[in-house]
Amino acid sequence: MIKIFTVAGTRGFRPLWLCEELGIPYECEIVSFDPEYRASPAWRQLNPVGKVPVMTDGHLTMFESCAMVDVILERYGNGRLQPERGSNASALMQQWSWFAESTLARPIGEIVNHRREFGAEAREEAIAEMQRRSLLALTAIDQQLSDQPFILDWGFSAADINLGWSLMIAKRLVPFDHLSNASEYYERLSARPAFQAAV
Ligand SMILES: N[C@@H](CCC(=O)N[C@@H](CS)C(=O)NCC(=O)O)C(=O)O
Repeated sequence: MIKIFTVAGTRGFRPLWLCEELGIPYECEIVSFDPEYRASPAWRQLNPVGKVPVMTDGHLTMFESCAMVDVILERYGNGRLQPERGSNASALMQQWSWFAESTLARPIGEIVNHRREFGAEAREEAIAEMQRRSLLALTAIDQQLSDQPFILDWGFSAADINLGWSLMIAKRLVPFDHLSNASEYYERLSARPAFQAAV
């Protein structure tokens, strides 16, 4: 059975939400977010850079939340929540999933890191730049949603799950209420029963 080791509010939300959408059984273990625990040899063996989440499934142990989403789909999706592999729609699902983590969540994460790690002067400039980058990514999502309810015109897919967590964290750090399509999209995603069950 799938087991997800995570901390509330972190990227472990993505695989949890997907399991809820698919209605498959899983276990969830809440671990400590304490830096000392995450630097411990036991945790580093599961995640070599000391981050969360981690997922296990039988003998498989893996890190990277969007990869977990892909593996869950491949193993347990039975074709649900993803366009046919090899199709253009599937390629775009991969595009938006990678975008969710590497283009949107990255600058948002840097806002968190700079607030935590650096002195005021370095911080303000870097945070302003990361907010600018995050807003650029949020605007791209807003434009994509101008005439469709989900990020793919194919329908609700795992790309929406990957983006959904990034928008959840953006809500706290880079308000985007002025981007009405993106804002309504987040409302739509967060109203889903599976989203709420995962929370
Ligand atoms: N790309 C990784 C990022 C993992 C990540 O940055 N996790 C955050 C929590 S959401 C974390 O552990 N941060 C602690 C740190 O970076 O020190 C993934 O998607 O799993």
